[in-house]
Amino acid sequence: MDCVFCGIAAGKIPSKKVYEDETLLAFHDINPEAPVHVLVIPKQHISSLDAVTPENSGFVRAIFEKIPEIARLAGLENGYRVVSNCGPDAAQSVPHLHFHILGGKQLPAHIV
Ligand code: DGP
Repeated sequence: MDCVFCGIAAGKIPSKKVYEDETLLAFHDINPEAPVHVLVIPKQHISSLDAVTPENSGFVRAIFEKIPEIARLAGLENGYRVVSNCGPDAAQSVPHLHFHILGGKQLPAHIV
């Protein structure tokens, strides 16, 4: 499959890893939009939040259970923001479900 995040999950494309286990991977965004910008992905290919189902929602649960630890590992001691862009109107550019963890500075109060 020609998916950049599947390539990163498989170790075929290098990344700066923050955390990894059997189901998920967290790594630094190649184009950071905040002092700390980490992406968390399920290793299994899920194209976006629109493709979450009762069968695969365990991956989303696993990610959210791990986000506090990932944020700590990334040095985020004073809060952070989690964002998932879904589809064209949200400017999703990589069609593999991912959650942005953003922080390391005072973020604007409004996202849009
Ligand atoms: P989104 O626009 O929500 O689909 O965000 C995709 C993010 O993925 C974007 O912030 C840049 C990042 N990204 C794209 N390709 C790579 C890559 O090869 N490595 C890393 N580390 N990040 C990538």
